[in-house]
Amino acid sequence: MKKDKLHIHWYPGHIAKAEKKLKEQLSLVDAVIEVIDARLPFSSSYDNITRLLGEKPRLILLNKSDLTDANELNGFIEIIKEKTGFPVLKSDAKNSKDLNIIVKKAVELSEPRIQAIMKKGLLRRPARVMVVGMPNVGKSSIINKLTKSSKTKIGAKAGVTRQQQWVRINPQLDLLDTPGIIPMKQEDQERAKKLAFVNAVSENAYSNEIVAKELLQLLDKKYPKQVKEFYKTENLTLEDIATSRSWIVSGGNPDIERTAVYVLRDFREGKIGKFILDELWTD
Ligand SMILES: Nc1nc2c(ncn2[C@@H]2O[C@H](COP(=O)(O)OP(=O)(O)O)[C@@H](O)[C@H]2O)c(=O)[nH]1
Ligand SMILES: [Mg+2]
Repeated sequence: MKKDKLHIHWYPGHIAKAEKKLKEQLSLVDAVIEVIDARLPFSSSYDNITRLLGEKPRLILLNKSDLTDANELNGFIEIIKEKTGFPVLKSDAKNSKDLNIIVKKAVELSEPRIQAIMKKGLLRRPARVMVVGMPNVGKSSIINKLTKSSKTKIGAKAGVTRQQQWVRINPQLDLLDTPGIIPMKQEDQERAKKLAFVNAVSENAYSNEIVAKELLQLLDKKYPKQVKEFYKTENLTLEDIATSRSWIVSGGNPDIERTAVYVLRDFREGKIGKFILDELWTD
């Protein structure tokens, strides 16, 4: 492993444990809401999600859509819809505009399971759904948004190895109040990098300087004009940005660490612009 290269590693032990927990949660629900970071419409979805979910119906939410350009995002939405056959909605966890449509779609997706239960002679019950997704994509924010309207904890249902807490969103929908997380099993370092840019990887796994440098390189390819205008520099290097901001350490050298932290923050908070880091034409 070269020191100047970003290399992100996932631990097999964590993955096995997390997958086991997720499978238990999945066995309790009729459908799942998969939360994706809209800035990474392809890279922040699990490759193996179909294997993990089996036949489970899925509502795909491109969350943090407020940090992307709506027109650019629409192209990705069409492709994901076509590829998965599932409904895809954009969402902004800080805004409750899309709340009703999310609830409606989750109920709709669960209906075949409810029908199957009723065919067996059981009474209709509310749909049971859960939220899954990578770290930091906004799972807890979505759960909060859904549960804000109704704070009715309907108590614990026993899972196989633990009690699970449910919230009744409305008479048609119960939501598991803990999200499902699968740490990435990731040999693809290009994707790992992108996940680090949006903070979906533990910050212990990399150095700010290396991630910020790689982020600037990617932005320089895709959105050079906007980013150069924001930083008021000719070149998108940490050195140039530090100098243009007069962030200098003793000895007169540019303060690279400070600049790296700021660049990552500017990007993650959407200050530089509305960006999507995946390419529409790759898959
Ligand atoms: N701009 C923006 N920020 C969001 C959105 N959803 C979540 N966040 C922020 O992203 C961070 C991670 O959200 P959280 O819900 O904790 O993600 P989780 O790890 O998937 O549960 C928090 O700082 C949230 O405030 C969104 O739709 N737009
Ligand atoms: Mg969370």
